[in-house]
Amino acid sequence: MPTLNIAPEVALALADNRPVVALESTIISHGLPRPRNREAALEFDHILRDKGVVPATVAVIDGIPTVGLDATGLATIADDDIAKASVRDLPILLAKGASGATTVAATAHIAARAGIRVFATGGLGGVHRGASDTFDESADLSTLAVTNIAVVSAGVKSVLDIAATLERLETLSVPVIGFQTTAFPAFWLSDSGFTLDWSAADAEEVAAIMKAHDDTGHGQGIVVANPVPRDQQWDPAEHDHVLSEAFRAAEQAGVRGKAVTPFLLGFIVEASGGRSLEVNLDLARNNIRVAGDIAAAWSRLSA
Ligand code: PSU
Ligand code: MN
Repeated sequence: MPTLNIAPEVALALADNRPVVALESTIISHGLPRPRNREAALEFDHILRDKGVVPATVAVIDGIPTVGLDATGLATIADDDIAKASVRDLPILLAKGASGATTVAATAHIAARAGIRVFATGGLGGVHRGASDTFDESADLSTLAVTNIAVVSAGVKSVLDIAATLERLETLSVPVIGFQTTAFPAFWLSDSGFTLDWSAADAEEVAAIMKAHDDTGHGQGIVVANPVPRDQQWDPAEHDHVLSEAFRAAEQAGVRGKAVTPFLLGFIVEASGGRSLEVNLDLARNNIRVAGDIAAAWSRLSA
């Protein structure tokens, strides 16, 4: 059984040092409602192709970690009820021959093994509110501590404890760089109120930091925080209101563990009348564009 199925198009691009961007599948399977999820997956691919960048969506398909999905793979993640898979779920899915939608952690792990250096997502997982009691901290953080890939995200969702998440990234020695800003975003909102130490002026500078990071001999990932433009963000007052309702609903439903993130996202899409979904799609598109530019800059720099 192959340990990694890399689509020929992706393998060729990597061998030729042409730009490739990894995309995750959990956002498609568990983060966006059907049928918008399928349209989004196709649109994300197109955004990259229009830039001359090869998209590499990662998922586990019938027990095989797959980098770059064909139409069947896309249908599996968009239409089938498949497991949400973090790194620890991978060996189980592989042994069982099952399919799974990879989180940021699992996508980063598989993409890095395939030799991909740039990855675009919506929001990174992080430390949940109340984590000092529940210990609920996403494996996205611990995985980025040991996985050399640059992840472009709109920060972390405001449902998380953003201060604690930034502290953990510091402890794990994961560089966090604002893209053209030092304001750390809060997913649907452009500014979380937390200020970063560093920003990068453009994609070339991010690529230069990736190169320097390699030269230092460190193997962590790099978080590139890319805020949704202010005129596209969710109205902050409505955001705060819907979020507090979502927390109440999650507590009443007794949601625990890996079900928490999909539950909150689903509730918030419903309660916002679809507004949060539009912002979610906008920020993902923005992240994918920036990731495409970084991948292009990286392939020029490492040529
Ligand atoms: N952010 C989103 N949509 C998502 C997720 C994050 O906007 O669907 C997913 C990502 O795959 C992320 C995961 O890796 O949620 C984190 O889940 P957990 O908190 O259970 O680790
Ligand atoms: Mn969790």
